[in-house]
Amino acid sequence: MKSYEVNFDGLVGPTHNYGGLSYGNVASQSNSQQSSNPKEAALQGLAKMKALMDMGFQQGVLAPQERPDVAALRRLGFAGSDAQVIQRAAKEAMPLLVASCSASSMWVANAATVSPSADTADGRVHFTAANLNCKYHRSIEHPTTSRVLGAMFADQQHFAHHAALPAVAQFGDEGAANHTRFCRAYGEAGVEFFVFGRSAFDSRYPSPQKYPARQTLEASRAVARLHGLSEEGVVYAQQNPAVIDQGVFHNDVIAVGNGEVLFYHEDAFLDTDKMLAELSDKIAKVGGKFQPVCVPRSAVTVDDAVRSYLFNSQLLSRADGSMLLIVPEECRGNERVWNYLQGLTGSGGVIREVKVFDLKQSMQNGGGPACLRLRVALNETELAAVNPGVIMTAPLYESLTQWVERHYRDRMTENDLADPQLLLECRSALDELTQILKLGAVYPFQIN
Ligand code: SUG
Repeated sequence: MKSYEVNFDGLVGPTHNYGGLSYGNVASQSNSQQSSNPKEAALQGLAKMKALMDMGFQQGVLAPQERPDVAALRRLGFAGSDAQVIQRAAKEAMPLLVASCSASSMWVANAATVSPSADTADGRVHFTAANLNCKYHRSIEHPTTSRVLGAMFADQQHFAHHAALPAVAQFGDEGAANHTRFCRAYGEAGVEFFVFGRSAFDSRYPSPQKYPARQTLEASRAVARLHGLSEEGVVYAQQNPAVIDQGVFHNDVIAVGNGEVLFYHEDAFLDTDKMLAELSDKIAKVGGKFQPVCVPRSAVTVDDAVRSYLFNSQLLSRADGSMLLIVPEECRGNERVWNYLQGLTGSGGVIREVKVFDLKQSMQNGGGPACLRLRVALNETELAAVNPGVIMTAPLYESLTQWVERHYRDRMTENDLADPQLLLECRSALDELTQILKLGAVYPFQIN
């Protein structure tokens, strides 16, 4: 049976703004309080989805969340009508209003961890929504994420959904941003690679000194258990704490894998040789030949990687077995990175082509091409069981583009978030979106 990797991209929500909310994420911190352009952000994302679809890749779309999150503000003690809740929060606790307005759900690599049916004990595709509990503005995403994923992958014969892990730092889970899967073909058993930043219960693992390590070993192990993965089909590795302290807040800022290839920076991991040997052994046992591609620090520094998002690229398999790398425009702007990429594609190795996309609106909050997509490997039968409303087509692209043009503002600052009219605009936009994507009622304002 045929099988595919389907990329579901997060549609940027209408409140996209630069809130400076993510300590440890250099771009989020340095662009704090700049004015943003939600319309441009959404159109940049849609252009990438359309381009990948046009190149023949399977492409889907994942809906944004209801923001401002009035219910979250009510839980923090702001009362009255919806407009009063927003006005009170703006007056008394602006950072909380900003957090409740973040469009951070666009970075759907953090929505969930996904294990394909070929790897799981019960032969279903498993999803665990990420609790994202390192940052308040992201910790409020998972209930809606679960409802949206449930509406996209509803068929219980093929899809199994797990609630987010307990919402404490010891089980900090950031989803697929710290998870990669290696395989010979998408429909065959693979090796799932979980990368953690620290251990919550075992002090033998070092921790970063400056910035938080968001993913714990205990969270990764819990996800593997929930998904019914076998010991032989899993490898755990620790991120180098020194790179977290340089702004590598997720592993997908310093490594990306696909098929039999791991494209990574020399400084990305601890105990790299041991990890490579384990990956190579386990991938061989499922019939594959592991191909690590290491980028040396002499060619590209960790700082270059953090600024250019070289590794936050999408590594895509083409029909002829070669691979294509989708990188953000910032890679072309960095001479060392761009030179490295020219050499890489010209070397006769597996990565043959680089395509560049302008995702500046998302990049300025630390979200590149890989952050914006959730990968789901599906066989033909499973793909046919996905809600067809969320699979990208030329007409859907047209409808979504027009929907953005009709509903989105082209400028957003902190003051705009305090405008109660914004809440009404967002709700009417999202109500229409659920009809376009045939999701049913998934937002709090639609179900309460
Ligand atoms: O969690 N930025 C996101 C970026 C997530 C990137 N995802 C991956 N690497 N997979 C984060 O730090 C910034 C929001 C703000 O500051 O307004 C933010 O949430």
